[in-house]
Amino acid sequence: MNKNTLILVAVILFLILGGGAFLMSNNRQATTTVPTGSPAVVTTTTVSPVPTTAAAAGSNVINVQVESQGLSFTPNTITVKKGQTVNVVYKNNMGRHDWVLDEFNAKSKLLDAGEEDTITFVADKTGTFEYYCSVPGHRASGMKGSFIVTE
Ligand SMILES: [Cu+2]
Repeated sequence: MNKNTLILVAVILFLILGGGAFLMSNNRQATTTVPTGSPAVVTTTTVSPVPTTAAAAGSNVINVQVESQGLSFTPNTITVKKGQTVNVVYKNNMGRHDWVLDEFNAKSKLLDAGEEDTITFVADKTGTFEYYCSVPGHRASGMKGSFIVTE
C-alpha cells in the first residue's frame, strides 16, 4: 500500500515535471516560431498598406476655394478623402467673417471685405463636420457648411 502510494506520487511528480518540461519546450517553440512567422506577417502587412499609401500619395493635397458673400459660404459642402492635407483658401467678399472647423482645429483669421486667408490641416478622421463663421450670430443665420471626410 505504502509502496504503491510512493509509486503513485512518483508517477504524478514525473507527469507534473514532464508536463512542465513539455510546456516549457512548447513555449520555447512558440517563441522560436514567432520570429519565423513574424517577418511573413510583417511582409503581408507591409504589402497591403503600400498600394493604399501610393494611391493616397497621388492626391494627398487638396486645395479648396471658399468664398463668402453676406451670411453664407460658397460652396456650402466640401468633400475630401481621409488622410488628405487640405488647403482651404478662404476669401471674404463682404463684411467681417472667418472660417472655422473645430474638429480639425482649423480657423482662419477674422477677415475684412476683400481679404483672404489660407487654412491648412490634415483630414485625419472620417465623418461629416460643420464649418462656420464664428462672428456672433452668423452661424445661426446660416453662415455654415458641411465638411465631409470619406474613407
Ligand atoms: Cu460671418
